Amino acid sequence: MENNQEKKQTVLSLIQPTGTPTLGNYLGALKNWKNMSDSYDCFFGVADLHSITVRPNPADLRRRTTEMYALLLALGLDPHKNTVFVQSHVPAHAQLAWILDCYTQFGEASRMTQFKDKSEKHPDNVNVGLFAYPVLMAADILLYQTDFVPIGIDQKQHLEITRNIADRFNGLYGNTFKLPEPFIGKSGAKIMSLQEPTKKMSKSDTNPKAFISVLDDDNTIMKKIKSAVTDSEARVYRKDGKDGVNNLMGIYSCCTGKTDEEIEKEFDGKGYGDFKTAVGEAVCDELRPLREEYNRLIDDKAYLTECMKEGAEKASYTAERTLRKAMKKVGFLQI
Ligand code: ATP
Ligand code: LTN
Repeated sequence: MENNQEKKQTVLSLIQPTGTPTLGNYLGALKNWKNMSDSYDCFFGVADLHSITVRPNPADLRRRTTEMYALLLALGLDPHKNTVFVQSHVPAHAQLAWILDCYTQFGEASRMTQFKDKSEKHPDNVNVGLFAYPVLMAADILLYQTDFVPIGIDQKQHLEITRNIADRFNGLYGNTFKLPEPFIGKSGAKIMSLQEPTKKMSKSDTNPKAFISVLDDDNTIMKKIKSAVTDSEARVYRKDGKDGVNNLMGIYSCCTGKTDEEIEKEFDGKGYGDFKTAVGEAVCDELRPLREEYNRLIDDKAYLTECMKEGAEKASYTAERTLRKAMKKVGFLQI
């Protein structure tokens, strides 16, 4: 019976405190975090170090970090069973990132599409932090000897560079870091904008009708789904080019667990009005418990601070073990 104590595999993921998460963040990443939280040894965090690449106002950064942390707890993650932490509370992240910077080639970092996209979006602030962003992400992951990283598909390239950096370091110094695997959910991997369904749903979209925030109330959700762009065919089925309908079917499927065939049957002979009402209601049912729990938690700052302290302590314990190991291998003098 002692074997019941068998060590669980490790899962880690972080999210930046750059605004209220969208339905895309939720279905693509956060919902999987919750689903994995019982079966794995989980580390989930708020990537506040990453978020300063866009130079947020300090008061906004503090508020958003607290809000994002409360939202993680509102998902139902247990801060005592799992480790829920704020990245800047664990100095090992920045320390390992510097070491890994020296084992990352300029050329490979230049190929990251997120760097190219973000530098085009903010040409006035293409800072070195933005360039080194994936190396900090590699440090986040490698510090915990992570097996799986639940992310949306847009982050897959960053997982590949993480594996390359780890493999290079291990090749030079012997086994130091575990090579992580991405975990990308089947249906929620990429939720598209409700207004331009060929573009991904993004919390930084300037048109609020394009995304659903996880804290939107039922009324707002229904309105946004009703005004989602579809097509003139008025038939619910999946086909290349029916981007708006494909996206709504994906959202409906993620919220209800129904397959495409079941959805097509359910709306056979019905128009987009009925379909959108059903999608809207499913999204409301999915997000309502999260919103209610969030509203309760955000007023309890003392509890949030207590959980952050516990998270920082637990995360530091694991992270520092790997950091020390890597520092020793590189040749830093131990005292
Ligand atoms: P921004 O709009 O500020 O660039 P974002 O909405 O892309 O941010 P991130 O904080 O970069 O969000 O991502 C958090 C997590 O959500 C990541 O794992 C990412 O892959 C996932 N994600 C983001 N957008 C979507 C989407 N539209 N569909 C599915 N997953 C997504
Ligand atoms: N880069 C990710 C956020 C992030 C992350 C991580 C995700 C920072 N560190 C470690 C997984 C693992 C993003 O932009 N969504």
